Amino acid sequence: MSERIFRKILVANRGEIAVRVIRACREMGIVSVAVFSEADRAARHVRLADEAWPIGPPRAADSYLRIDRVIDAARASGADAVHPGYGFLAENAGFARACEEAGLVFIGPRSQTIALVGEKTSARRLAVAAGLPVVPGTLEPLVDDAAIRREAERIGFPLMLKAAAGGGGKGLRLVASAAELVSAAGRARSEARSAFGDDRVYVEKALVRPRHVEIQVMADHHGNVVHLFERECSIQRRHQKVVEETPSPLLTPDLRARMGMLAVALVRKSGYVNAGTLEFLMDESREPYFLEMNTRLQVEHPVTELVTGVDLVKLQIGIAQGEPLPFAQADLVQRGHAIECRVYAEDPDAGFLPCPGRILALRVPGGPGIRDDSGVEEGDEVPSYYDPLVSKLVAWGEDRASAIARMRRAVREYKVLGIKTTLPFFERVLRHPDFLAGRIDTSFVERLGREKQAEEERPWAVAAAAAAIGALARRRAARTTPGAGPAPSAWRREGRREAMGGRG
Ligand code: MV4
Repeated sequence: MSERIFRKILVANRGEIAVRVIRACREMGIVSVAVFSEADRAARHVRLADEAWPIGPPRAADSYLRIDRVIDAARASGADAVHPGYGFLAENAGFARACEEAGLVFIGPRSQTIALVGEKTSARRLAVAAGLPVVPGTLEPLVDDAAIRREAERIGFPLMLKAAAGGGGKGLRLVASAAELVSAAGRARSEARSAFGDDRVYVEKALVRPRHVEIQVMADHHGNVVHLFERECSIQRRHQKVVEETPSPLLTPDLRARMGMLAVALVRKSGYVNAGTLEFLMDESREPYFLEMNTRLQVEHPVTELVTGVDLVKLQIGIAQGEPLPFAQADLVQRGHAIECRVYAEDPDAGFLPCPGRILALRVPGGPGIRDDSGVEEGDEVPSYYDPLVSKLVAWGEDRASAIARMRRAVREYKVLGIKTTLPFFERVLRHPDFLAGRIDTSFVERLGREKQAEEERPWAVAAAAAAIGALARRRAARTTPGAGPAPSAWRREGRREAMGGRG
């Protein structure tokens, strides 16, 4: 692979990730080209880019997902390369191939690799061949109910039915017993058919309350492969991550090294290049199982950037230009701790209902250890057509406790008027005893919701308990610190903040 220098990159995305890529281009002296739908004429990514090309009506299917229109814009603008961001066409092998055929460098893996790894059973076969542990299950897609029944009997219950073409929870079904199998299989297959145009499914033994840990990898065109450690992603809601962090409170140095080596082994086996992420599930005994591989830059990449000091987007561009990785595995260390909160335009008090609209006022936190990757500014409209992610708030600290303290401080500094956001939800997460202790699994958000509901249904009991604790604390303070009046306890400070309604 010979090296070439990109003069111009088209960013085939919108929102905060388009802004992120445009920033990397600017730092590298590369001209950036934005594309935009009619709903995004005045969007921040359009304002920040050097050039912008329209690609169609507001609906993503008519604009950001239109391979032909994005390729036309890339050609017309004279771009050398295309960065797909995440979502939209980022893991579409057909789009990567269209770029290759148009003489544009797709900043990501080769189209054949995307196809190979994107089909979940072929990724599982690849993982087995590379020596990775996978959840017991089938290694080939199942095409009819008889095959599903046969495999289910072999594997046992509870089991998961998954779409072979899938990912992101679509076509996913937990099946507790044989009695539910046939109807669950029917639903999984029709869901898979409408989401992916492919109704093949496969079967895996279900892990109970698993943890989700992923490993970031990077590979160049010269056979160099590294991993950039893990991200803990167990805090999810309906297959949507909401809080991510690194290092994972769960991993030991040995386990981290082992998972890193497994990830590198799969990358080598598949001839993978550029950035990728291997998802692992871990059971209660902390045994990791390879789940699937994402062939793109992930939303949560900033936490890895903050603890490794590596700019993953610049690295992606460098690799696509044919440059060798500028460091070896032994040069990489994790320094400190980073946490990301995804700020969505959603109402956490209304079941996370999307809340598009105009941002009337915005105060973005800053200061030591805080990074805000945002797709919007004050006065901007959050359109209803796309993912409602408005920003990613990321905090770095020397250790987990300092990162959490900084994040709490930053969440309270953050003010968004005009739309509801998930910021108040993070205040609850960041003070929850299970989160503080690192006791997080994939049922954490659900548990938090149940606890909040229980609290609201017992206002009298809670108030009585708080009053009793307050009285006790005041008596103690009066006894143990002679002369000092009743100290305002942490309980009372929290209580007062809640009484004032939290944020505006
Ligand atoms: C599983 C599982 C339990 N057992 N597979 C959900 C999304 C997809 N990437 C994989 N998912 C799961 N696969 C087996 N064999 C549980 C989940 C799962 C989950 C995984 C990670 C984070 C949150 C989750 C929420 C529900 C189910």
